[in-house]
This record gives sequence, C-alpha cells and structure tokens, in this order.
Amino acid sequence: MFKQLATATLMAGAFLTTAVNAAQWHMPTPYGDANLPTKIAYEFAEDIKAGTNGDINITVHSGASLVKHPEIPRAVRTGQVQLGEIFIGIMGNTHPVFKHDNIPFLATSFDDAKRLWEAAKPEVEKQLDKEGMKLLYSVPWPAQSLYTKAPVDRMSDLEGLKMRAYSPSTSRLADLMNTTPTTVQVPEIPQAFSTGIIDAMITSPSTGANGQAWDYVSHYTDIKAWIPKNVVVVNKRAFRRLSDEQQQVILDAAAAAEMKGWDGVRVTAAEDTATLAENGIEVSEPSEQLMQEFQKIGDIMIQEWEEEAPKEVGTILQNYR
Ligand code: PCA
Repeated sequence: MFKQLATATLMAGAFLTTAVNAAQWHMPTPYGDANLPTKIAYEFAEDIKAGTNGDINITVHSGASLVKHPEIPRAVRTGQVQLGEIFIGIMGNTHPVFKHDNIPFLATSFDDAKRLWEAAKPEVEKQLDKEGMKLLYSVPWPAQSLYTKAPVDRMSDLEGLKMRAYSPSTSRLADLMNTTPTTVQVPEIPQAFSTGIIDAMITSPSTGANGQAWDYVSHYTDIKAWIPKNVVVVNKRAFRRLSDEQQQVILDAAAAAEMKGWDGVRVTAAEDTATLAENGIEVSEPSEQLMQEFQKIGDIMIQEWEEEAPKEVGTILQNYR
C-alpha cells in the first residue's frame, strides 16, 4: 500500500515536472514554404521537438499567416509569440545597426557577406537584447539583382520608375536612383506589378522564381548588390524559463540551421537564376556604366549610414574591413 502510494506520488511528480517544462511555442515567419529559410525553420522546430522528447513543440506559422511581417519583431519582444523570423532590413528604423543588411555593394559575395555578418553580429545582438530578444540563427538570401520590363544599360533607363522597396534602406536607394519607392511585401508582388503599383524591383533570384516573375518582367540584370539575411530570434524571458538542457538543444538546433542556410543559399542562388532564364527572362550581366553608377550610390549610402550612428556603425565597418 505504502509502496503503491509512493509510486503514485512519484508518478504525479514526474508528470508535474513534465507539465511545467513542456511548452507549446509559436513561430511566425514572413515567407512561404517554397523558400529556403522556411524549410530550415521547419527542420529547426523538428530538431527541437526531437531533442526535448516533445517537451518543446514549436508550430511554424509560415508566410506571415499568424503575424504580419512588420509586426513580428514586436510580437516576439512583447512575448505574444515565443520566437519568430524577421528580415533584418525591416528593423532599419529601430536602430542603424540593422541597416548593415541592405547596404549596396558593401558585401556582394557569400564569403564577404559572412564576414560582414560576423562583424555586425555583436552590435545586432546588443540591440536585440535591449529589445528583449535573443539571436538564434541567420539565413542569407541570394544576392539582390534588378528586375525590369526593359533592358537597363545605365541608371537613367530607370528614371521615374516605381521601384519596389522592402526596408528603409531600399527606400533610400530608390530615391538615390531617381525612382519612386513603394513598399510591397512578397505575396503582393505579382499583383503590384499587374496593377502598375510597381514597375521594377531588386530582390533575389529565389523570390523572383517563387513569384513567377516571368509573368510581369522580362529582364534580370545581375547586379548582385547586397546579400541580406533573415534572423530567427527568441523572447529572452521565454528562453530563460527553460532548463539548461532545453536551452542547449535550442542552441544546437540554431547552430545547425545557421550552417544549412549559408551552405544551402549557394545552391538555391544558382538553381533559381537558371529557373528565371528557363522561363524566358533575359538574364544578363550589368554594363560597366551601370555598375559604376550603382557603386557611387553605394558609397553615399555607406557614408549616410555611418553618420547615423558613428559609434556602432564605425565598429561594424572596422571589424569588417
Ligand atoms: N526576398 C525577400 C527578402 C530578400 C529576398 O531575396 C523579399 O524580396 O522581400
């Protein structure tokens, strides 16, 4: 009898421990299931579920289905959701350190982009920390290139066009190109082109291929202007509440996700550029003149960016260079 009671108590205790440490978490992401970052997010959630024996069960809500992209930082900060994925550039108005992500011609190869990320990461982590968030991992996009309805040989070919923007930095870039910036989220791109809200955009071959850009543009000029990233962040309080073992499972899954992103993007960049060409888009290298004109704008943007926060941005540039 005693023994039975003791066993029952022990079992109840075990159950309670599980119940206290078990968690159903929600992870909003901005982009659809066809995108590399989303695929990695699902695997990240699987790794954590397996590593915690189901105690931390993360539901990935892709394609901004639970929280609209611009609202994801606030949702994680306030603990409305425990973690989420964010395109770094959209936080450019929160603090200039986030703008390192969308500066044209600062880092245009994957190796340089990785170095820039290492240089910027401590400053990014500091700002996220002030916002109650902890950085888990990043996923880079392929380099950002130019989609238009006509060939582009020089900057003046773009003058007056309505240019898609997706961050404060890309709005500024559109201004400097003598185009008109219009903010459009990925799911609305096809409609924005068909209704004449935008005439041109700068984004990855992946976003062009996923959105069937051949339906609304004819030319892809491969300027490779910058390599932006998404980050996955967790609410600090939610993370701290976990046991040390659970925290370690999450950190290990994050490290694996980071590797998958930086390896995988090289493959998707090549595949998706080929897909654009296969579907009839004219893919071409930029003219020397166009690159020189873009380069000048890039220099202006680096200078403006540094003036915005000389200390933090100076540190990033110094680390990078
Ligand atoms: N695709 C996303 C972010 C960068 C990219 O390549 C977009 O166009 O919004």
